[in-house]
Amino acid sequence: EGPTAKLNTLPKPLSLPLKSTALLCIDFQKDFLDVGGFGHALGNDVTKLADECLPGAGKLLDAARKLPLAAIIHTKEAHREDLADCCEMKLCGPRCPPEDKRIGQVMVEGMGRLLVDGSPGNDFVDAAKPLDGEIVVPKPGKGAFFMTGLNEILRDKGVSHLIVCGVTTEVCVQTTMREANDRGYECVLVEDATASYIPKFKASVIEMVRSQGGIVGYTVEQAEVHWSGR
Ligand code: C5J
Repeated sequence: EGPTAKLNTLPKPLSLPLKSTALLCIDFQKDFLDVGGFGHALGNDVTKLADECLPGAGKLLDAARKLPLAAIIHTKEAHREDLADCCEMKLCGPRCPPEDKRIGQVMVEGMGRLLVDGSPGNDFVDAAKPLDGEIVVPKPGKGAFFMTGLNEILRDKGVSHLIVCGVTTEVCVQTTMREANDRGYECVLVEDATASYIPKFKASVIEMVRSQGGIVGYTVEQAEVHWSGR
């Protein structure tokens, strides 16, 4: 049993068992939030993302770090230097950006190689950097369960519930939530700690997740997470 938090989630309120809950932060990386990163290379306006989700994510992390949660986990979309873990479709398929803006290329000197592990641009933004003791899961795909040990990590720690935040809402966040839901994890998406380059897609994901009685999970606003209500 142990302490629980009361969340004013939709479609209905949720009582969260803290010791079997993990906070899952998806891809808060310069590659998605900063100019000269992979999101920018794909043609997106990346400038609004940080303001929309980092204040909420910061509050969520601050609160989570004071709680007896099972784990705080940060994913990062990252490829090996030799790109052996990047499939051809993602690297140079017909829908990829021009050659000089593809994964592994350098678009802006200070950011290093796009979406490559160890490049400055592949690192986390300061506002959502992992602390010592928090788990970092590099992933080559959109979903955090694909080609990673995330499921084993969660099982080992006895996790049943995931509080999910990160970028971008309809790509890596939504994919991960659907993967998690199929594996039996209850997911809560924190609305003001996630963002998309395309605002209507974020709104749609929020609606989709909690539709049909919460078919993919729950959603909540940061202010409605009452950690202290036991
Ligand atoms: C994308 C992600 N958008 N982290 N990755 O390619 O959402």
